[in-house]
Amino acid sequence: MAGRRTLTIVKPDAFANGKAGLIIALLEKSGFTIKAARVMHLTTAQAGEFYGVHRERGFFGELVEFMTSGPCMPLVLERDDAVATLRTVIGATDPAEAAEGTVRKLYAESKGRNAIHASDSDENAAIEAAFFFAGTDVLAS
Ligand code: DGI
Repeated sequence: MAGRRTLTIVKPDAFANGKAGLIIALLEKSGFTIKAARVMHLTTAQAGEFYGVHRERGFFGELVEFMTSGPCMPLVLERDDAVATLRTVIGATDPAEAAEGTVRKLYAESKGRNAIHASDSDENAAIEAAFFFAGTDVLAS
């Protein structure tokens, strides 16, 4: 059975554009319950580690610069079939290709500044939740 939790990040462009609250409201409207959240400003080392899988890609420097450009908000979310459902709710990586009503269609600026991250597997959801919430009660519950 698919896991009930996933990890999302409301990205710096959403905060800069005053859309963070609207995005969180849409997540709740989509049936997710917020289990943990924090607002933080990532360091270059943190952003590089989090997106380490993309280290060799041409956009890596731009991605790290963007993710460290202002506050972001990691959240642990819960509902049935959490990972797959959240991927549908956020839409395609490039907002120009995202379906109507998705977070990225509604609130993203571009493929790079695309408003939200969502884990792509149950395994990565657990790794990413630990990245931001290790040592907190959410991982014990
Ligand atoms: O899982 P996703 O976030 O939908 O997409 P991904 O895992 O392929 O890429 C991770 C992030 O890297 C994505 O949300 C934004 C950034 N990215 C991907 N492709 C490009 C990019 N950033 C820029 N500037 N240009 C790209 O082509």
